Amino acid sequence: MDLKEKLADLRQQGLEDIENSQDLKRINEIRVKMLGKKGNLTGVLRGMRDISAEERPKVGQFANKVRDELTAAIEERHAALEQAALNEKLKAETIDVTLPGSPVAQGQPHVIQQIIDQVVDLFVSMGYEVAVGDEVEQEVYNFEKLNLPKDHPARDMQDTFYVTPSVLMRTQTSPMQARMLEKHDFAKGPLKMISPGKVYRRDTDDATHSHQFNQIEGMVVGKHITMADLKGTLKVVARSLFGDKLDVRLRPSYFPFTEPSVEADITCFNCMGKGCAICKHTGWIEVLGAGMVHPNVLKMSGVDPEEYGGFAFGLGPDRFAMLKYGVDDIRNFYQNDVRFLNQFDEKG
Ligand code: FA5
Repeated sequence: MDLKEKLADLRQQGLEDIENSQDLKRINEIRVKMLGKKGNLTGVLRGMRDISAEERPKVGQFANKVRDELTAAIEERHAALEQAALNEKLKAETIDVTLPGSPVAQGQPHVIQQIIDQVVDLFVSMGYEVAVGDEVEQEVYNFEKLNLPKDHPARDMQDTFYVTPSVLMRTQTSPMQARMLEKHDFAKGPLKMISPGKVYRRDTDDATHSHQFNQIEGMVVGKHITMADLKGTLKVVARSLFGDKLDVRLRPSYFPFTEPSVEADITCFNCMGKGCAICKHTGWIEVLGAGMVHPNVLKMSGVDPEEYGGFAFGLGPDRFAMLKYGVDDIRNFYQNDVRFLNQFDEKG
């Protein structure tokens, strides 16, 4: 076989090998085997010494052509394999957005917040404005302007956390009565407000008491507002929260800022008034304090008690939640145990 034939063979074999190579490693091996210093082509070209001077340029030319052809074929195959490897890598790294994601547990408002929302929504539907006050309050608003002067014995029941001698963590949402009375323009009509929020007392925590709890204050002041309006309003609240067959009973009580003052009871929703453990066999459950706004409170806030009057009430949503769901220890609400809280699914 002469040199030219050997070169043709080499070319043929090389092109086949290149074509059949399946990965970058293989094509690199072929490059070294064909074109490297100790490679096949160099080996064949060593035979150039033995051919005639006349033949040499022709064979040399052919050899260059074979080398160029093989080089080009290797480069082309190398590029193709490189691209294929890249495509493969990209495919493996692709995020399949059509796969369902891992579910994220959905939260919900705390059960006490659910009660607050229900009460507030109800009053908003009756045209009340929502007024949210500050938890840090001036003593004047928390006590004095509510007809609780210094040294009034009723202050004892609401001992609290003082920030300075005249600033405290509010003990009730009632300061919003004074604040709203001062702000309201009675020329525009009656004041109807609802004020939810947190309050603080130096109460010892037990099954029905917490040192921090919630209250919802309600107040209507205008012309010709009577106690019948108070009773009717409380009935709407009780029925919307606990069931539409319930009745409301008012019992005389005492609050310095209302006169007369009452405690409101609702028919026990558990036994419907027959008597059971929940209502301590009375058929009634105490749910809130209320009364007709005291003339002194109106006067101190610049409202003429001869012309205007109205009612106010304050309820504890934490206790409402206990009643509604039969929870016998208020502390369960504050421990943030999701196994407990998840039982009060807003969606039912
Ligand atoms: C008051 O705080 C009056 N401001 C309510 C009021 C407003 C009366 C307007 C008249 C007019 P009392 O201290 O009773 O009242 O508290 C009201 C409600 O808060 C109670 O019925 C109870 O549901 C809740 N409550 C009182 N103390 C605690 C406590 N330590 N833990 C949880 N709830 C409490």
